[in-house]
Amino acid sequence: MKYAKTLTDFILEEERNFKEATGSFSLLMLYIEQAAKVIASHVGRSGLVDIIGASGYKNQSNDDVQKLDIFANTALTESIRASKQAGLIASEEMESALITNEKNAKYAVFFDPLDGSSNIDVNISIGTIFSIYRMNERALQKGIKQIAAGYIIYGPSIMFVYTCENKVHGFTYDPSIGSFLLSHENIRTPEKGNIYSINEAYYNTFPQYIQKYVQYAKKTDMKLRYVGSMVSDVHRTLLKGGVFMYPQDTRSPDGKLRLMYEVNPMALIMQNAGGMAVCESSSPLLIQPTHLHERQPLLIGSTQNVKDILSFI
Ligand code: P6P
Repeated sequence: MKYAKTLTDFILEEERNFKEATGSFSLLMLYIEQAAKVIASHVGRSGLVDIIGASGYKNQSNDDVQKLDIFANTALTESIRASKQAGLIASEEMESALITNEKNAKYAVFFDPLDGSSNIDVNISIGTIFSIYRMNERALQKGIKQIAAGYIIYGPSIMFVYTCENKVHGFTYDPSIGSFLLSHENIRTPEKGNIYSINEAYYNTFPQYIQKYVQYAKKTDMKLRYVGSMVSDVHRTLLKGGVFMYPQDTRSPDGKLRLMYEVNPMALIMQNAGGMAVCESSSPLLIQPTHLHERQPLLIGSTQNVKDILSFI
């Protein structure tokens, strides 16, 4: 039997490739991995324990907060705090960033603890998205400054996908041993795919170039797939190619997705896998954020598919 490399092995091996590494980044990643296992365990049992269903709270984006959101936020916040490697911790579920006052902490972590949580009660895949920066006197940095980004998708299988140093790797969870095993080394997204992903219910409110693209797609052999859970839609796009779109529209002029902990981490992952991400017509990674929970429109996926959309502008 071939030795299956665990995420922990991989992170520690990567650290050995950087002579100046102090182990701080590896430690942070291992604590994020641990939180992912805890969240995965609860998501898998969400129908069985009394943490299902809306909590009655609203988050900063005025979304109904499901109890599992709160659990996931606590699990990630406390695990990252316990790592002692983060000076700043920010979450979709927290109005403002947490300053840990951890002396010499080198990293700032932004995350959406449980994205797509409206799908929990109907057993549709959901996910955690995270983004890591070096601490800087400016709390909100451009996405191009991310040193790592990743997501965990809680689906038929649980996967941990992350990018660091321009490569994207995927690890699949083996619950029998409690480890994420390397299953998708150096993920490259196809140059072009035949799946487009968008909530067509809002068609009448889309910008004209998006409407033109949707009409064009319907005349080709393209398929429409839309889960309504960003991590699921982006993960499928990453592996199979095509394009996921959450554009601005007349109802939400900035779109719905949040720049710091949804758009930018996914944009870095897709770009490092050879794909492309744009907010209207330029990279989200170049936007100087002005607010922790700011939203940005997003087109993300295979380079050729994104370029096809931009050709309609
Ligand atoms: P709509 C989930 O609530 C989420 O934030 C993303 O995961 C998902 O892509 C999007 O909203 C779905 O939004 O308007 O299509 O229901």
